[in-house]
Amino acid sequence: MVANENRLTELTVGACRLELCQGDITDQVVDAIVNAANSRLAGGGGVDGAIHRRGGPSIMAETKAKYPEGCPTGSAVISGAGNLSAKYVIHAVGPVWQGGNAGEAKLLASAYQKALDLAVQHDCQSVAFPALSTGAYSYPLVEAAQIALRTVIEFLRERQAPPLVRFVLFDRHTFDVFAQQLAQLQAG
Ligand code: AR6
Repeated sequence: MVANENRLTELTVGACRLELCQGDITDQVVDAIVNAANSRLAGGGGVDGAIHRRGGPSIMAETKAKYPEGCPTGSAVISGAGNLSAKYVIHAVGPVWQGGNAGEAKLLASAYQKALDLAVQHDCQSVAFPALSTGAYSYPLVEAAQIALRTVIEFLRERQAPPLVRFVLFDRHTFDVFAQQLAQLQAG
C-alpha cells in the first residue's frame, strides 16, 4: 500500500493488486487493454482513437466481423490487440452522462464488470483500464472514480482475479482524483 496524506496509489486485495498510474494506456505492457468504446464500435477520439491508431486496422476489422451489431452500453466485447504489446483489447461501453437519472451509475459499474469478466475468461494476468466515460461522455469525475474503484475492488474480492488491475489516468488531475477516492474508500 502506498499512501501519502489523503492519497493512495496501490491496494492489495487478497492475492490481487490494484494500481493507479498516470500515462497513456497504449504504452502499457499488460495482457489486456480496455478501450473506452461506443456502442457502434465505430472508433472515435480519446482512448479509442489512440488504441486504433497504435494498434492498426486489424482491431477494427475483427470487431466489425465478430460484433456487427456493436456492443450495448454497460457491456464489453474482446478482440486481438494488433500492433499493441497487449494480447487483447477489451472494448467497454460506458454511459453518456445525462444528469444522473438515466441509470448511468449501474451502466458504468456494469461496463467495468463485463470487461473484468472477459479478462478472467481469457486468463489475463494483467488488465489496464482508462477512466471510462469521463472524457467525451462527460461523466463527473469524482463519481466515476468512486464507481470504477468500488466495482474493481468488489470484483477482486469476490473472484480473486485478475492478479493485476491498473488504472491508467491520462492527466494529473484525473490521477489525483482517483488517488484521493482510493484513499477514502480504504479509510471508510
Ligand atoms: N490513455 C489513457 N487515458 C486517455 C487516453 C490515453 N491515450 N486518451 C484519453 N484518455 P474518452 P469516454 C482519458 O473520451 O468518455 C470516443 O470517441 C480521457 O482524458 O476516451 O468513455 C469513443 O469512440 C478521459 O479521462 O472516453 C466514444 O464515442 C478518459 O480517458 C467516446 O469517446 C476517457 O475519455 C467514449 O467516451
